[in-house]
Amino acid sequence: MLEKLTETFSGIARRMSGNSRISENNIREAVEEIKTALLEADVNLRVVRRLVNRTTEEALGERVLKSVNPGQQFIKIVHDKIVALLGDGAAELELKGPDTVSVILMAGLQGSGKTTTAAKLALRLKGEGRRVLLAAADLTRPAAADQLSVLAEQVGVAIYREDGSKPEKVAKNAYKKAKKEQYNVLIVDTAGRMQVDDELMKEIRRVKDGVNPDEVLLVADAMTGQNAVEIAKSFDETLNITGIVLSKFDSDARGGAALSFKSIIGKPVKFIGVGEKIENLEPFYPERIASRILGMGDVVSLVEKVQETIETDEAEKLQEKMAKSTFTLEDYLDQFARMRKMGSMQSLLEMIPGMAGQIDESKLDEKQWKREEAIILSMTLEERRNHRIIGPPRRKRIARGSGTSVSAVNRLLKNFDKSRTMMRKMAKNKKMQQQLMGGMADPKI
Ligand SMILES: Nc1nc2c(ncn2[C@@H]2O[C@H](COP(=O)(O)OP(=O)(O)O)[C@@H](O)[C@H]2O)c(=O)[nH]1
Ligand SMILES: [Mg+2]
Repeated sequence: MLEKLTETFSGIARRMSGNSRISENNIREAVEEIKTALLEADVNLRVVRRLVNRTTEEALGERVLKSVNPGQQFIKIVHDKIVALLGDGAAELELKGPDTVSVILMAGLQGSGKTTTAAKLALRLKGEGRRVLLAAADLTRPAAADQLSVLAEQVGVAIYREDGSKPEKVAKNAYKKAKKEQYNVLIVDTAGRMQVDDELMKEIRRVKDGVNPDEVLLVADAMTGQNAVEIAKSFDETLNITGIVLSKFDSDARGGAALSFKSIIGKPVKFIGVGEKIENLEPFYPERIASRILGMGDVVSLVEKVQETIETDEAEKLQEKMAKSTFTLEDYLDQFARMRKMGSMQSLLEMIPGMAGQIDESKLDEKQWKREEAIILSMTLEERRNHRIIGPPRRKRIARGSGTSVSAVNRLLKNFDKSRTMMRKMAKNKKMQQQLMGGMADPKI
């Protein structure tokens, strides 16, 4: 599921985030590719337009093009727009407290996965310590109640059935039983049709009115693509659904429906069915889906963190200085304040692929920063701007002034020289430059 979309998007993400400079054209091209991919994935046209327009607008803004890493910034925008499309945060089931009966009504077309999902939900809720009763209100064929019975036994929950009765009557009686016997949740399985029709809607409406459910879940088959959205819309008009379960998300369907529900009918996808087994139900996490589509891990949180702490223009200047080796002790001093603002360098650096485990925490400790800061502060401006003039007499003076030793001053100067060379090399290497993100001083000084 979503493989094709993921393939295209992560390709764009890789390409864009590898660019330390991107142009308006790069953005327009990428947006065009995104548009095609979304349409191919069967995402609703209106949704695609909205996503594309918002992304373009924001991405062409000055802040992106001039940011430390415009490529990653662009990806973050796409990511955020997808999350916004899918809804903010996982949408939980809204059930009552444990001392009363909450009701979940299952709705949907025939074969969409209502009965299976009813059992999956029962398993989930049972796992949360609730007593669940299943009601077999699909009376179109006797086998329907049998199917639910088998599943109920598998899950280990009770079932209420009344063969030859009416759906609304079964639901009402099940509710009575649930109340009397102190069940916490009643899940009502209903009949579907091949298509949305009046009779079906009337029937399920009667069931709904009989039990006044807390949740009306529309089970939609992911494989039906855009159709699933239309179906959900019809059901919503009659039943005012509270959420969607997208079943068969494990199939090789194109997945566009998942991205369309929220914007088209304003109702969240609450769960996805990911297989035929009763364990195969997962809450729907917009963040995860978006990250998965973009094929990225921590890129987003990395960009956010960096953004908070480094001013773009400053960072650019710094990058230039690093490349030309005009980075001075004065600049270095600036870095102390910035590093402190960033919090733990370790955690920041670990988010960068390939950097994890390479940094020795002891080299980053606050005491050492303080000592180095004191040494630099004891230098004259002239010395900070050109550390090469600091001969032995000056070193002695600086050591005294900073309350350190000559050897500490020597060490700092030696390390500073070494790091400058390293920075220059790194800055020349585009990729590393990016990983350094312009703002960070070498931690090994
Ligand atoms: N692969 C897969 N199959 C599913 C999923 N949910 C339901 N099914 C299958 O879809 C078919 C119809 O499901 P059922 O629950 O009987 O649909 P109902 O008519 O709406 O009650 C069954 O063969 C289920 O095993 C799912 O999430 N993944
Ligand atoms: Mg069924």
